[in-house]
Amino acid sequence: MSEPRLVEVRRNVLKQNDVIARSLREQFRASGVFVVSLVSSPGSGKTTFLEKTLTLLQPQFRVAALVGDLATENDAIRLARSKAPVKQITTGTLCHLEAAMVQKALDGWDLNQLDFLFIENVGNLVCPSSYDLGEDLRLVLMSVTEGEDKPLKYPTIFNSADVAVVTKNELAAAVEFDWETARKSIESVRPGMRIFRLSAKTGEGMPAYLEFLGQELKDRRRVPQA
Ligand SMILES: Nc1nc2c(ncn2[C@@H]2O[C@H](COP(=O)(O)OP(=O)(O)OP(=O)(O)O)[C@@H](O)[C@H]2O)c(=O)[nH]1
Ligand SMILES: [Mg+2]
Repeated sequence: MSEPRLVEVRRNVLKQNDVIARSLREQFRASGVFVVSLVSSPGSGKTTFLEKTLTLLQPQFRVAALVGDLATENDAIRLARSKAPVKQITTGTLCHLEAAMVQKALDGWDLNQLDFLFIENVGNLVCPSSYDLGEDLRLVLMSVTEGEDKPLKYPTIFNSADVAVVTKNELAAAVEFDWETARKSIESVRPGMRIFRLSAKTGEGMPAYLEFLGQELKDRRRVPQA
């Protein structure tokens, strides 16, 4: 008898999250900030990639980041090296960020002063998939060292994302990563999904991704807001 009640509580939590996410999305649209979230398994390279992204975008754009982890401020300290405004969200025992946490973390920030806001989720390929954070674009990262089959094993997270980013590409040969198999795995779960293949360490593939972000921002601002 306990399962239906659990299911109901979970449904209510998700419903409440959706309400806050919708309000966040309206706030983001009204202020013109483009919001990008990052999800992946622990250690795929989200913080490394984000630090590089913040550093490379800054000459041209106003950027900031929120970063979620169960414990420690380690990632915020690393991201702050980019000189962008950064805030850590520690979730305690929760394996994902929720819209309410994002809303609280943004308290006191003037979103009108930003072009891009990045949100690094807690490293996890399951929990974050059901939680909308009001973002415009969700990136799912997978590193070459994790193998080609992650999209097949964790289809829900790939389905909740808009773009796939294959990271640590300079290690591909060393771990015998088969690009074609990985591409097919992504394609079978999410046909037509846009994929970037890059290395945050060497910088290869970063220009195409940054150009894509710039274009997304331009497209967003061209659409008149309600
Ligand atoms: N060789 C190589 N190593 C990388 C690359 N990107 C990240 N790493 C390494 O991978 C490890 C994990 O990177 P992080 O950026 O901390 O990964 P993360 O996804 O933020 O990890 P969590 O926040 O714990 O989920 C670190 O040792 C990084 O130096 C890359 O492009 N190439
Ligand atoms: Mg991290």
